[in-house]
Amino acid sequence: MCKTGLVAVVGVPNVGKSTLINSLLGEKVAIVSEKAQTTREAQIGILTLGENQMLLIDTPGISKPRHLLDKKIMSDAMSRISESDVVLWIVDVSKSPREKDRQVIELILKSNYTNKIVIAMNKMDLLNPKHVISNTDLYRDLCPSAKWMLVSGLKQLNLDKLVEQILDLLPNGSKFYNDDEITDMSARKMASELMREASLKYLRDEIPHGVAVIVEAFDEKDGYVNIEAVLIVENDRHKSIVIGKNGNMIKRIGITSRLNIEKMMDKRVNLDTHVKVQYDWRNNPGKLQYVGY
Ligand SMILES: Nc1nc2c(ncn2[C@@H]2O[C@H](COP(=O)(O)OP(=O)(O)OP(=O)(O)O)[C@@H](O)[C@H]2O)c(=O)[nH]1
Ligand SMILES: [Mg+2]
Repeated sequence: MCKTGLVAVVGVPNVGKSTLINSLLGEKVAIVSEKAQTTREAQIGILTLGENQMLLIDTPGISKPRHLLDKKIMSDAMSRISESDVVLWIVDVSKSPREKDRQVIELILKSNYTNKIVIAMNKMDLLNPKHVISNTDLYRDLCPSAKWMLVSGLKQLNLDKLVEQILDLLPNGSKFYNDDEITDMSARKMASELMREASLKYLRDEIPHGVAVIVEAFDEKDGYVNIEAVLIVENDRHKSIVIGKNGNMIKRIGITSRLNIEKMMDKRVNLDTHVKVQYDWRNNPGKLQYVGY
């Protein structure tokens, strides 16, 4: 019997949701950073295993909304949870549960009618052996009916066992996507995400969270992918930080972005980047739409 279904990958920011999806797929489809609130939009990673297919929905980390953007992000994440066949709740098992984790499982139990939940107790590579029993018990107590597994997305530990547990819970059905597809995101959108990832990597404090990327042109010619992109920032001060002294920061972001886009597309890339200000874009409905949210 073939199994197919939607798996919402849910948890507080920074627990390793996107890393786990990339590891399960064996390819980078989602951007990752050491900063919280990296993922902004739900994205599907397609895991095909013979006749079975699991659609892993990478959701943004659930947290208290501070901007209109955060509110949109949260309502999108909640609708993904309610639509899914299985919820994969990711926690950082190297730490004991915090209030934020409790709020997430409450939301999951409220939003998802199927009640098919697997807890991926992630970052087991960081778990102190003394805390294995106490921490796993604390998370299991928060949702006693759920299946659970200690895993590490980064170190690729126990991922096959986790996949088995999820497959067990998926409904019968035939595949949605072709075997060679790994994400529903276009190459153009992935390129803009890789630029946002590079911004997260090099910029500090609040600044990277106020960056949006718009790809204005994207075409292939003579074996090259030509991309023109704009980094949108919230004010003039951020603009000068993103450009940097002698343009050094934007150059750095551009080089890393180009190398990662080349890796993703397996093609040579010409990347042209500019910086523009859209005042307070994260709080303005029209501007949010303009930058693609
Ligand atoms: N040691 C260790 N680090 C991990 C593991 N999984 C993820 N990380 C690290 O945790 C950080 C956050 O990873 P992400 O995959 O971006 O986390 P996320 O849950 O998608 O975060 P948001 O999109 O912000 O909600 C990165 O620095 C990862 O390298 C793991 O299994 N072990
Ligand atoms: Mg993420």
